[in-house]
Amino acid sequence: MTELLAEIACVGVDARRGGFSRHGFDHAELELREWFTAEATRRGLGVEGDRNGNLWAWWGEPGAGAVVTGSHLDSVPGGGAFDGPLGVVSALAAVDLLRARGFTPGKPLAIAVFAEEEGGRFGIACLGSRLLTGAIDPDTARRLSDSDGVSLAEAMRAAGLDPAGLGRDPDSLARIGTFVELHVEQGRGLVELGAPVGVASSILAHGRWRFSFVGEGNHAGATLLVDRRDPMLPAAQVVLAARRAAGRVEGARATIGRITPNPGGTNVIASTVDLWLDARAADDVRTRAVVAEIVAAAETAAAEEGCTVAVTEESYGDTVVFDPTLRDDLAGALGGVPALPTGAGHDAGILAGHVPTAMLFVRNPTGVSHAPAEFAEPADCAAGVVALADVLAHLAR
Ligand code: HGY
Ligand code: MN
Ligand code: MN
Repeated sequence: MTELLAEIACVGVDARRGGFSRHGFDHAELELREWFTAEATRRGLGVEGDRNGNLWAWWGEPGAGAVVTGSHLDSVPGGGAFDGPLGVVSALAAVDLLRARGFTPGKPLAIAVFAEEEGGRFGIACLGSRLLTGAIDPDTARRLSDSDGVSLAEAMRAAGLDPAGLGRDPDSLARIGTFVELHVEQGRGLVELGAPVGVASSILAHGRWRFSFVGEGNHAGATLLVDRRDPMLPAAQVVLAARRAAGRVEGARATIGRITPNPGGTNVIASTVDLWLDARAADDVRTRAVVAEIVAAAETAAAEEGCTVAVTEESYGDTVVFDPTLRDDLAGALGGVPALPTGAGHDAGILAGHVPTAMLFVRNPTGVSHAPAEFAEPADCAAGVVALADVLAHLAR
């Protein structure tokens, strides 16, 4: 487990931001895909890629009713070492443990690696699982582009993959009998419960909205304040409005972690500013209420500065409640581990609407995630591997 994580610890290190930057089909993520394929092949698993750039490593012949585990290998910009890779590495280690126990699956068993879960390059979270389930239009997906203007289609072709086949994949979906994703907890729930491992009960409703402000580019020194239409002002108002709006709704979160002035010169009044809102709450009504308040603040602030604003919903997922029967069955199989909610989205959250799905969480001592400080103790990671092996054996008995 620790050795496997150590093997990839040098891949996609981001010296500028700290942590790791590994994004859909970029050099670092492709290196991790190759590493995973080699590790799975070495274990006698048959590795295949599906039409959406997801990888599937099969123990036994691919077939219906499969027990599938896995997660993602991509990260947020400057992310931690565990978010995603812990689920993939734990799956490989769980196969080793099951083999050491002399276990032979009574059903097809697979490890899945989903593409671009963080949306760090093309902006849509869980892109691979959304494509698999038909939750995003393939033409829309093909046109998604990164900050250099490289489209998803071009990035896939550069990686030797064919984007023509993107789209809902009923055959791959139909093979999944149960999907269980192991993930480092992104919060302190297990710390407070004093447990190394837990099962997921729900995922917050959450979405991403792009705010595009248009003003008038001009000279920072030669332009009087009264003559300005500076889009950075309404953008600043929106950052503050997001915190205010979320603060008024119990348990809601609103974040603006990405803001891009154009052209971005120190002595230049921006002509346009784009920012992205990540908003989440317990249900659809509360999430959309928070967003509506922020949009209203953006429109007022833009008008006051003689600017315009356009708001685009880029992705959205309603609250996910994991199948309680499966959740409790797995918790029971593990001797009664706690069930806890999460504010973080996952591929399991996308699949939960299509196949029986569950998640296992591994304790994160600080709760910090999406940052280089993200961590899980080796003993807790080992407990996660044992729990995953027990769950896979239980489901594939
Ligand atoms: O944004 C999320 O919650 C997930 O980590 N993609
Ligand atoms: Mn994440
Ligand atoms: Mn993740």
